[in-house]
Amino acid sequence: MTSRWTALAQTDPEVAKAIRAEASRQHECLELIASENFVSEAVLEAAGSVFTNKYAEGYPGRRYYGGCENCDTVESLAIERARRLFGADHANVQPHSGTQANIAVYMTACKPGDTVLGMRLAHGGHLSHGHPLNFSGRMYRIVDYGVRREDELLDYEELAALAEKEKPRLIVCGASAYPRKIDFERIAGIAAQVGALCLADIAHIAGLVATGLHPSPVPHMDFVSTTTHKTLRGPRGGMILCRQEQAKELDKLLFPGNQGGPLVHIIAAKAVCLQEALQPAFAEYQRQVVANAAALADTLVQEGMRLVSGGTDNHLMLVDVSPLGLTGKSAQSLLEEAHITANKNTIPFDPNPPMVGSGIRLGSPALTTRGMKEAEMRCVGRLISKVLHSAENAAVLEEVRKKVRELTEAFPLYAERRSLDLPVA
Ligand code: DSN
Repeated sequence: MTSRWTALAQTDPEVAKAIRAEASRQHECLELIASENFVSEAVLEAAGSVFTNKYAEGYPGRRYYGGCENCDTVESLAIERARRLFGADHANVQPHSGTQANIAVYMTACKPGDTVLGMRLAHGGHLSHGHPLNFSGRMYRIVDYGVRREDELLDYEELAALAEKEKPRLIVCGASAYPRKIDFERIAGIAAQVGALCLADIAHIAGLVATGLHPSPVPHMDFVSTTTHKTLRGPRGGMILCRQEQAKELDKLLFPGNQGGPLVHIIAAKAVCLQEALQPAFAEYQRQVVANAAALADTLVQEGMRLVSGGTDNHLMLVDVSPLGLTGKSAQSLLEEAHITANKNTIPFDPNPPMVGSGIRLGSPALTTRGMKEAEMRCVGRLISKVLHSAENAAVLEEVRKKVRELTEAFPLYAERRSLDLPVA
């Protein structure tokens, strides 16, 4: 139908077929992975643009190669929109990913071997916050903090005591599996007490922060990193915000410090997503994301499930599936059989290793993008409960798949892309 799709199908039918199959999979399944979302056609168009051809090492107005005037336009737009959206002094939109954003911040704030406080992965943190197998755990002396056993809420007192004892150079906060609000102001206060710098990684909650649904770390933290593809609903990539006094060093340590040429097509797509995020409709979307997560959590609790910390304040929740006689791994694969996509996750104090886990993590951003509201989320919650109580009963799985089909047909995704009549079988 379009030259882009015809060219791909003719040049590489196998890849064209896989892309079309992926568009169908995304449409046909209920996507509950909390870190995933569906970008707009405008973001997809920018990400697939001719900027993929261009080298643009450096920053707007200070490039190493010629012909960068259009790169300067899109990067300057992205920077200006990011600063406006988050109220930040400075933005760097070049990180290829959230982890590369964090590498630049660590390199700006610390020397190798310095002490860093980070939230334990098993309690909801992130690999790049100090896991021993990650660059962060290999390059720095990590001291980790976590949640309290009794209520599974962040233990700010432990964090303050560790900061006092260890005198870290940097305190990292933010999470990839924590369903509650994070008190960034309090953590920044702890950092100030001990003379540490602080980084908030808001990869998961960036959309909520941008629209005032989660308190912003920007006024309190030295650095704020994020990805652009989760609640922010942009292309896969990273971004850093910081105070003016850190800007020059941070930019240097992102490029040439740890990256080469930026992905200008992705920066163009980031500019588009940030423009979308500045519109009133985006605030309404985020409000619905939070309302939908609350409705799903409430339904799961009514169905007798145990949620880590008892519920959610944001876009995600962690379900402890061990009382059902399941592991996270077995729950994930049961749900997948029913065309419900989620990920296994460890829960705090989990006896199972990460590849098994005792929980599943569920998030509302992707289904909310499809237009689903509280009523559909309650229905999804009942379907999840049915599957997890089904003990692989084939009839139950078939019944749930049928209901999933009805829901996904009622809220279609990328209809045009799926209907393209490609010359591949
Ligand atoms: N893998 C991401 C997530 O799912 O939260 C974090 O990088």
